[in-house]
Amino acid sequence: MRAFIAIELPNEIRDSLNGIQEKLKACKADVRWVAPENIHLTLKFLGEVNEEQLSKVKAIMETIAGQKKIFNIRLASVGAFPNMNYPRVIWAGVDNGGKEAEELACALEEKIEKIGIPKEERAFSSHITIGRIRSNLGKDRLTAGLKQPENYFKDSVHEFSVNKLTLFKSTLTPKGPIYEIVKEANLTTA
Ligand code: 2AM
Repeated sequence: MRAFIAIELPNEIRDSLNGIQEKLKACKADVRWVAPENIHLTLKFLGEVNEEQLSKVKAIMETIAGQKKIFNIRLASVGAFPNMNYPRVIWAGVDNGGKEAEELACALEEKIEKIGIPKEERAFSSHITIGRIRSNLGKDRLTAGLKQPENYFKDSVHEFSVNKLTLFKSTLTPKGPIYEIVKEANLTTA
């Protein structure tokens, strides 16, 4: 199965990210917006894994989660990869908690590489993808929209507690991916 490990987001955070998507939709750019219920923070994309790898991944998740304390993430920006002038991926950026997410991602990656799943070529960068650009149509309007602070998090705190790692199964369909939870591993309270 195709799978990935992520930080699940509370409904209210997904709702506010959906609010940002709605504002950016006014730019009428050619973007495939991530379905609000699918928005998450990817820690490790696994790709196709077999049953044996899957059970090892589950054990690794337990080990790593058991070594990490619950922490808070605060979202404070919206941006784009590779940059706002040439957006390919639109994301919400992690302000507080980025370092902890990166530590989790690196710890997972290190152990998961040992079971034959390749490391990412790029360094991990904490982000939450909310849209992927399909074509250059409306690109300049989108760039302008991304640079407007009123499209961002204003006046309210977007902070949530990360208390578990989640393994998702991803089924690709013509209507978009369907994500199902396969396993959760709790971070520690101590
Ligand atoms: P992204 O949020 O950084 O785009 C589930 O598909 C998640 O895994 C996506 O949200 C995406 O992370 C990541 N992903 C999908 N395909 C990938 C690939 N080929 N390589 C790395 N990460 C991928």
